[in-house]
Amino acid sequence: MKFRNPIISGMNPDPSICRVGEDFYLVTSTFEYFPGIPIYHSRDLVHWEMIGHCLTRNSQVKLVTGAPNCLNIYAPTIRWHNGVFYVIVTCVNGDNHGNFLVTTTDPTGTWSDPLELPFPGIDPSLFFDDDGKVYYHGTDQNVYLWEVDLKTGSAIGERHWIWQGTGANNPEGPHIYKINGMYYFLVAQGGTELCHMSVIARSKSLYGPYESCPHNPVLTNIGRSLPIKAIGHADLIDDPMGNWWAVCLGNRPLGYPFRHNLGRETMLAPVRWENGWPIIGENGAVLPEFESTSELPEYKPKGYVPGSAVHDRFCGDALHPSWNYIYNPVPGLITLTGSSLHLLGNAVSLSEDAPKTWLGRRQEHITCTAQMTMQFSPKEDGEEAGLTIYMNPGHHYEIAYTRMGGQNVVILRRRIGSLQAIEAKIPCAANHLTLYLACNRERYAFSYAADEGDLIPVGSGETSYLTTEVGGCFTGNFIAMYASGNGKNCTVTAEVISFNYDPIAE
Ligand code: 6LW
Repeated sequence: MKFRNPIISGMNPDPSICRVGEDFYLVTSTFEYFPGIPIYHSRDLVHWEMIGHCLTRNSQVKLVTGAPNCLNIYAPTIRWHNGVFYVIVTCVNGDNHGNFLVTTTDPTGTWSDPLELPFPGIDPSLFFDDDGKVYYHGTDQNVYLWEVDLKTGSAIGERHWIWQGTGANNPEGPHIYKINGMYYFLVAQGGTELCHMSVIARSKSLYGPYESCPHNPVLTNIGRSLPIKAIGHADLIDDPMGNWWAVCLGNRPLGYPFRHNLGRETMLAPVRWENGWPIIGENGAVLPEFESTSELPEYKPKGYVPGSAVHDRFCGDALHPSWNYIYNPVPGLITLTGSSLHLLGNAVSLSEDAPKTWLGRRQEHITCTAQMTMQFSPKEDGEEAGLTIYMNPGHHYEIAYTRMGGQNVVILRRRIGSLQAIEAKIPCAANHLTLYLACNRERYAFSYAADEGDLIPVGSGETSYLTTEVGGCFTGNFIAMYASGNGKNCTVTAEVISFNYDPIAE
């Protein structure tokens, strides 16, 4: 079976995976986006479907503003034990949660409210030992292990600082496995940028001492001229045939200097064992394509396949699973009518860090297009509705229909840090518009059509300025529909009739 990386494209970092029989389940980080923690399912590790999210209720998580792309839901781990799925995760926002656990017996259904845990730090993981004891492990500057009572969430005994990797900075993302009677300890190190890597050690005793693998780092693309960079934060899994695999994060820079716009994505690599040590990928490297020896039958997903084209006509009473809010959704701003989507702009502009009338989906392809068709006729100056390519409040480009000086106009606005400019302002009297975005390695290009007219180009902006290295922290770009009164609530609603997202083969 040949497969290409990423296996799950767009902002899907810090992947963690478990298996129940023939079914694989995988979760990734979502930061300030809601619903939180997507759950992906596959049976061949290559073809995935999104089957739901862990955090779907305000009672589970209160996402906070203050540092877009850098706070909230970090690095979940998913494990299954005795019929129960466990997802343990950090909410990096100071006051509530910290590390918490949600559980379910059906990953396609609802997950429990959080069980708050007393353990400090980030990147929590769980290990279920053969003797029934369960261990929390995570990183609090350094990596540690602490027995936990999963019924109460309380710590048992004391904290054990175990193996800290091979000396690079930021030992994190730890996972413990028991394989052929040996305890293996997999740790990411080097930081989640170009020096990222994973290292592994083993011991006969859970508490060590741990012997470092002689060919550490077992996973890195450092020094390799490969289009995938910064791989690390891995999780190991075996398949029903007894073959082993690693999922990890990586990014795909646009060019040199290395800047990536899609966020960190989920990659897959085959694993083979030699002398009780894993050989991951191609001598530790993750390639854009692997010729795998897997005998897993090809899986045909039944649900939404991340990375596929989506043509949404907003029929029915549930949003397509690809859609996300920023922060917990504010009732009344974004509503389905059964045949369209209503966007009622609040006073919050795209450039403000606060819950806004914004509904976005991951940009999953470097080359792709997006198009929204809407009925909208702004009545007050400042009312706008549009289509944006969005990293965060300080980094976004958008085409919008608005009213300025008593005149309705189509505008192109670009915000890069403290620079903001309206680069096109075209008078328009229509109230039925199509807004169009073409994405490629070099430019984000915008066009519009009034009523049933032809698309008219209005301008473009460099792709390289909407990248994690320029403006982000841990996330990637989203393509979003939005509305805003820019300082006051809108008096009119934008009715979105359709939205298309189409990948284009590079
Ligand atoms: C995560 C850390 C990391 O907690 O990035 O890639 C942080 N590694 O392990 C946020 O994604």
